[in-house]
Amino acid sequence: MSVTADDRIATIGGARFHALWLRDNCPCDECRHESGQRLLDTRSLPDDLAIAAVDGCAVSFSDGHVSRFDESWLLANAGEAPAHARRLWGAELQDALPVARHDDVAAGGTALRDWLAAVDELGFAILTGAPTDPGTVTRVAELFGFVRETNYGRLFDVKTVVNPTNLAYTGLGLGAHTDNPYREPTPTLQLLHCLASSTAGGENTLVDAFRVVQDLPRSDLELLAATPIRFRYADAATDLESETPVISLDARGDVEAVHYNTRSAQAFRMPEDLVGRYYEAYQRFGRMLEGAEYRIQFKLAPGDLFIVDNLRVLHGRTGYAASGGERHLQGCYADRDGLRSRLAVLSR
Ligand code: OGA
Ligand code: NM2
Ligand code: ZN
Ligand code: ZN
Repeated sequence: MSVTADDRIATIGGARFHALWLRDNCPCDECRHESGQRLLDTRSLPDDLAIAAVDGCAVSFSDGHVSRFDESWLLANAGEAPAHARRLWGAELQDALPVARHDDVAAGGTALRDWLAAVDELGFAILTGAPTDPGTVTRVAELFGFVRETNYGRLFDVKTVVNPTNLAYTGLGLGAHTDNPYREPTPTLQLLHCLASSTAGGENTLVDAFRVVQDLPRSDLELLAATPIRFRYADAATDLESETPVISLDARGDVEAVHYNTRSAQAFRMPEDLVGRYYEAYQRFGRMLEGAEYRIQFKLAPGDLFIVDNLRVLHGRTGYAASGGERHLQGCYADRDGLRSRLAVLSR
C-alpha cells in the first residue's frame, strides 16, 4: 500500500486511485444512504483534498474523514469502464438464430434472462409458439418493460388496408430500415408478432447495421456521423419531424445508433458542394445494408414474434400478395432501459 509524493494518489491492490475519487466514493453511513444513493454532496469536497494515510483498504484524508473500502469493489471500479459487450453478426447467424419458446420465456427466470441477454448481445431475438390472440405483443413487452405508446397506438396492426397512411400497411416489400426515426427520442425496441400468415412472401429480413458499419470506409462513416438529416412522418392528425445523423457515435467514438429509413428521409439540407460526396457515402452504406453477407431471413408463422434493437438491427420484409391469403402482424414499441433493468435484476 502506498501513497505518492503529492499525497493525491494512493496505490491499493496494484491500482491507482485519486484522493477526490476515493473520498467521493466513501461507503460509510455518513456518505452513503442505505438505499445505495450518495448522501455526500461531491461539491462540498475541498479541491485540495489530500490523502493523509493508507492502511490496507482504510484511507485517511486531510479533511479528517476515514474511509474503509472493500478491495474487490475498488479493483472492479478502477480505471476506465469497459465498452458495452455486444456480438456483431452477419449472414452466418442464420444457422444459430436466437430462438426461445414463448411459454418458457413467459414463465420468467433463466429462460427470460437468456432471451433478454440475446437481445442485449445480438440486438434481436425470436419467440415461437406464442398465442395468436390480439394483444399478445404488448404482453410480451410487459415481461421485461414498458410499452411505448405512440400515435400508432399502444400496439398497431400491420396488414394491408385500403388508403394506407404508411407503406407498412401495404403488401410492398420493405428494405432494411429502423422504425420511427422521425420521433425524438426514437423508440429503442420494436416487437412484431404474427397472428396470421398464409400468403406467399412476406418474409422478414434483419441486418446488424453495427456489423455493416465495421466494413464501411472510415471517411464515409465520418461523413454520415457528422451530417444530420431530417426524417418526417405526417398524416391528418400527426406531424413528426426529427433531425439526426444516419450514424451516431458515442463519446468513445463507437457507433451508438443508426437511423435509416428511405421512406421518411426528407430532402437533404447541406451545402451543395457536400451533396455529391454525401450521396456517395449514403448510397454505399444503404446498399451494403441490403448485402446478402450481412442479412438473415425467416418467415414468421402464426404465434411467432421477434424483437429488435431499433437503433442497431434493421428490419425489412419481402413483398407479399394482397390476395390469396392473409398476413397480419401486430407490433409495439418499448425501450432498452426496461429490458436491461430486468436483465440485470434477473442476473443478480
Ligand atoms: C413495420 C415493418 C415488417 C413486416 O411495420 O415497421 O417493418 O414484416 N413491418 O410487415
Ligand atoms: N408503423 C408500422 O417507422 C415507420 O414509419 C415504419 C411503422 C406504421 C407503426 C412503420
Ligand atoms: Zn464516509
Ligand atoms: Zn418497420
